[in-house]
Amino acid sequence: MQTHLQCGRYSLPVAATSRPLVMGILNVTPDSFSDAGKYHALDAAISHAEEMIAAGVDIIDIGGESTRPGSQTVSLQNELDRVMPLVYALRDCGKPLSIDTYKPEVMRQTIAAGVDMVNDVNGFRAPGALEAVADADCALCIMHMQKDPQSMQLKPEYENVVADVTAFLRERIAAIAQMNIARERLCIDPGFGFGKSLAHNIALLKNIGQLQATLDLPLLAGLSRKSMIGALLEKPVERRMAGSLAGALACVAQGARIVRVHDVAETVDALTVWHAINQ
Ligand code: 7PJ
Repeated sequence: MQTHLQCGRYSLPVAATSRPLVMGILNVTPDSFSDAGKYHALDAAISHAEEMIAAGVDIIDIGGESTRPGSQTVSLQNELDRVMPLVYALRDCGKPLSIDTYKPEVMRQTIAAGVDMVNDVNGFRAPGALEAVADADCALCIMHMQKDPQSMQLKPEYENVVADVTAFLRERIAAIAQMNIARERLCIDPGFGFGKSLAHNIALLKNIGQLQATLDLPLLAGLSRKSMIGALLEKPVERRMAGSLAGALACVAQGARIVRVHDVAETVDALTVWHAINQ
């Protein structure tokens, strides 16, 4: 596998010899399932980003549309109104910015404004999504999702979840290669909680090492505060930090190179200790 991820203005170390990277979640969605509405105001979002930077974040993932199960979609204009001021405010913060979107027009405008990575929970399947990123030098996070956020948790079904997710990602990687997008720009994500039962999520978590080795690209994992952690702990979203840390460690122990989290300071500490022991 490559040693670096080409990420806009940055080249991020993703080899096993460096500490796994922490992507900090910066939501500007009033209906986000966690931190609900808390970081809605631009000032609050900027302060939150500054805290994450002080805590050692490696990538800041800006999201303007909640994709939690059952959430409603937001209009293009609404999403742009939420994320663009934040991109302008943070683009010179010294850390790579990622945009969590599946809308090609949001990709285009945020790339033009300086984002370094496009994180698409829809795996760049929307018409025009690949065209929106093709000529830029941003990184692409290709995530697997079954169905869409409105319906994905109703009755998720797989023949074999690990094989199905691997086949999906392989097909997307091939479609991306067809567009002449460099492989050094890609990372993959099994999409915990996106059209998956608890059993599906656990099967994936147990096998992400195999999934990563098969596709041979840097793997990003996001399970921070998700319902799979809640289901295992029987705890509400505000009491899932320790469980999320355990999940993040389980992912990196199997070869994940980037974890997407809410609790940046705690995750950086956990991964720093883990890395010191694993070097
Ligand atoms: C993920 C994401 C994830 C990537 C969300 C939440 C729901 N992007 N965006 N991976 N989850 N790449 O944070 O609970 O798992 S939104």
